[in-house]
Amino acid sequence: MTPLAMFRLTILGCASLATLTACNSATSGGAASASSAAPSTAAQPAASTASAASVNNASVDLKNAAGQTVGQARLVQQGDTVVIDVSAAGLTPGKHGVHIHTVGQCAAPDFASAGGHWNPTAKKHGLENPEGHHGGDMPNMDVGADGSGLLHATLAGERISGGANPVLDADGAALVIHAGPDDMKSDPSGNSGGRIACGVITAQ
Ligand SMILES: [Cu+2]
Repeated sequence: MTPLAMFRLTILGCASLATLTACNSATSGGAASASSAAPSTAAQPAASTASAASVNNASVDLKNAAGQTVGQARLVQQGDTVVIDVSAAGLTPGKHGVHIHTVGQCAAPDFASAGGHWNPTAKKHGLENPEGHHGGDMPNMDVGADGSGLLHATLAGERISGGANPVLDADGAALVIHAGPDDMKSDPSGNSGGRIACGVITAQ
């Protein structure tokens, strides 16, 4: 079985609750239901709901704590799967945890403003967690000796926009790269250390 197939199987096989504050899912879930309830006010134009539901591409400009661009990412909706490609440079060699976080705000230097992991279905963290995983959990990014790395990931059953639990809900979302490797099972964040880069996921 290919690693990609394993990843997809893992995605299909998990369930439970995440309650720790570092990975608080309440914001994401609440915001998602608020936005999916869409025209909650008469002032909300139908056109904005329609366009929000049709976002199939998004991009991310990843910046470090000093505000320097260290990478980019692209999200593409392909059927029921969100395909994510991340490229980064200027990082320390080794494995780095990468996740979607629940708020589209990246305030340096600690990027705490991005909130916990995007976890719309209240599961636990980690692709190898039997009670997981979060909607935005991905494999580690391997960064080489030259400080550059690439990550290709697929989020099966997720949507960039539209549906019950879109990535781009009312408070948006961010992509975060961590200082260390994600162990793929420790709730809430895989023991992946501090947040070294962050970028707001922006609809294209
Ligand atoms: Cu993270």
